[in-house]
Amino acid sequence: MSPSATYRPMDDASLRPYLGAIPAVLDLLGAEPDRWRVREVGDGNLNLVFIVEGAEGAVVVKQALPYVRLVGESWPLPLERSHYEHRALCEQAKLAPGLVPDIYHFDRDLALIVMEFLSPHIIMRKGLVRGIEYPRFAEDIAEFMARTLFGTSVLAGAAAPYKALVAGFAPNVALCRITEDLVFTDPYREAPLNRWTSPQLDDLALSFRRDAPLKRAAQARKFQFMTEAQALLHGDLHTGSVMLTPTNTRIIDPEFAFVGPIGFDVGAVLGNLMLAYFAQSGHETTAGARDGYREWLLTQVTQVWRRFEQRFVDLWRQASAGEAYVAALFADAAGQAEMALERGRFMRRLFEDSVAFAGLKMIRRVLGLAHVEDLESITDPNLRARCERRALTLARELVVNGTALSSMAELTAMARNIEQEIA
Ligand code: SR1
Ligand code: MG
Repeated sequence: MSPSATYRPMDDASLRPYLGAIPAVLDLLGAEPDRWRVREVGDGNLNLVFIVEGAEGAVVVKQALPYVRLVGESWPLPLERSHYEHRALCEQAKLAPGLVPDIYHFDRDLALIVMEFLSPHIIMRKGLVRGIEYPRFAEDIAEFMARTLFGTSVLAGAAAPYKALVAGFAPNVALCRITEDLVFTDPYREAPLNRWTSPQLDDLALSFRRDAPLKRAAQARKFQFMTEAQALLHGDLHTGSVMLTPTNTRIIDPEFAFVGPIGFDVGAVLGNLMLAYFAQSGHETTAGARDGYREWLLTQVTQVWRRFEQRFVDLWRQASAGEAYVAALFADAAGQAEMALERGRFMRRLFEDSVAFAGLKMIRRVLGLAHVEDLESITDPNLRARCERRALTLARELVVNGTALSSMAELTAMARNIEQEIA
């Protein structure tokens, strides 16, 4: 889709009068737009992000560019992603209030969202690089996922709104296509934009491209990603999509939202925590200095899953209006017992999905186009490659053999072994 006639990328000069004409935003910032401070701070892969500060307060303005910022104008990308992001933020705000930023204004033609300036929040990934612990994170992200993923599924509600959600987000094709290529296919072929720490990881990159069981598993998960419409996903739920302080957590950036398999969001969180885990030896000043922090990260992996599972099942037990597993069919004691078993089977399958998607999300961040600051900020390439080799080793195991794992504790034990044994 070509940009609308009124679309133009905003800058300092155009933002001031534009925002000044929106009464709600003017109220927040304070009058005299000429005296506002406007900074473009976007360091993500896709968009412009401005912080605008006035005498009374501040707002964030996120605007889509008609191309992938990371690559340039040679890779066009629809501005409509901003519409899906706005729509997903509205759904999430209803289901998980307090866990997403407030929205003040949306302009579909300009592909622009004006939202809450979160302060003193920082991007979680940056906090993990610095070794900061976040006591609320596991509970908050688990609550966010349980509420949004359960709440948009037919376990919670009627067929009609669910199908409207499927249809409403189905056209977010270009963003899904990025994931389909970058997560599930490109790391396993010679894609022109792939990159990795070379020559240190050349052997692993080659062996992954020749690894038939791994490629089969990755493509089976791609099929699942493309066809299993379980719930409205955030779609890009990595630690760069979380802004937080030790006492407050907000989930941002759902422009990849679509109705897909629940384990994809859960796996994104778990995979990114494990990338942070394997990156720690690249950040510690002396060997072992981050041992405690490493353990904290593994604890988050188990707590996120445990809490998510608990909350998802709680919500399911309390739901009475779900179109699937109609509650009235299971009202008696035998029915309740049967449903308890069924929920257990459902959550077991979700565990296996999440583990496999976690592995795939780890691999793409080491061998594909878009990498992560956890690893990229390790300047010594030998040290970085050691961290990455460990991450890839665990990730392959999760993708190919993850269904054999009995618990998250077994997964974290495997991570610990790999950290100690792979030099
Ligand atoms: C070309 S976009 C690369 C990546 O940036 C986003 O954050 C998504 O993770 C996407 O895969
Ligand atoms: Mg993003």
